[in-house]
Amino acid sequence: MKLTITIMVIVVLVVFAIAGYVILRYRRRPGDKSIPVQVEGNHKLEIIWTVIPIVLLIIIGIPTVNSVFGLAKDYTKDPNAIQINVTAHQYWWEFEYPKLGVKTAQELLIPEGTIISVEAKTADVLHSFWIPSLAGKTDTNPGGNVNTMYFKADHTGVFLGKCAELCGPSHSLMDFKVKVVDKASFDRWVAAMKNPVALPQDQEVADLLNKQCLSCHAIGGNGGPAFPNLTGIGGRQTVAGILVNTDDPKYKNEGTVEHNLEKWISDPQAVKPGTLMPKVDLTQDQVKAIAKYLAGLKLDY
Ligand code: HEC
Ligand SMILES: [Cu+2]
Repeated sequence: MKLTITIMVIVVLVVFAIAGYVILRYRRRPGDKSIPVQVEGNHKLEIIWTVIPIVLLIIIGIPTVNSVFGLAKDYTKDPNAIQINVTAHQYWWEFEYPKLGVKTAQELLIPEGTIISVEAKTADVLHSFWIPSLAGKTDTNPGGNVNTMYFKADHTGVFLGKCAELCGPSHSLMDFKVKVVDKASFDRWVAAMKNPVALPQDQEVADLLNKQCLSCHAIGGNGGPAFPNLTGIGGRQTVAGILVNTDDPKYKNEGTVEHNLEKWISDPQAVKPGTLMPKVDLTQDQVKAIAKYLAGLKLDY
């Protein structure tokens, strides 16, 4: 981009300078009725203004074509890249780290300065995987098609991800986060994700969770493929990708992870119309107890 813009700016400056000079220097003066010297068919001039652009376009073209093909480089077999299988669902994102034996949802945790190699597919309709500040869009196409892409984050931080293809009523709520951490934290996270997680002390809550929730969700270990793995949910940036968790006292009890979990569990359809998580028949106290337990599921990393 820099090379292309530099060359084009130089061309513009030279052309406009010559044009300006010629317009001023050779303008028709009062009383001048003569015909200027005619230069059409001047071979020397025509060769000059054909060859110069050709040379400039070659200088721009070679690195451009190189970079464009470089963007599609395949890192899926690269042992130094981190492989991630991204599966889009209506309306959530599943992230599997096949080499590391870890699966998570809604929050993609990656180490800084490392190539992340993505194989993207969909479980249902057409979606598009997009992290605007890190990489271009990659569609996830129905019909078993897998699209590959890669990206790299140079700094730690949290980046917003979006679904960029209209996929149903909650398309605009199909957000996710990319959390970039240092390499040591990433390794600790991978280890923590595999630790077994204790069910709630309260037997009644444990039974509820087992019966009503763990038929779909997994907590601890490498959970089933079809639904979000809830390991570490209490420490994530969001609930369901869209309810942003915050401890900022400005939001009082409005945005804590516990509050967001209560809001989600008591009526998922109210948060994301059309979501495939059903409204489970629970009393307010049961919802509170489950939310409290899930909010406590934090990973040290
Ligand atoms: C029929 C399967 C099913 C059952 C049963 C179910 N869920 Fe879900 N759950 C889902 C799906 C699907 C999603 C993803 C929804 C979305 O974001 O569109 C989800 C999302 C969630 C999330 C947000 C996950 C994240 O990564 O942010 C939480 C928390 C959750 N469920 C808790 C529960 C609890 C607690 C129960 C039991 C009371 C429960 N679920 C029962 C299917 C289910
Ligand atoms: Cu989508």
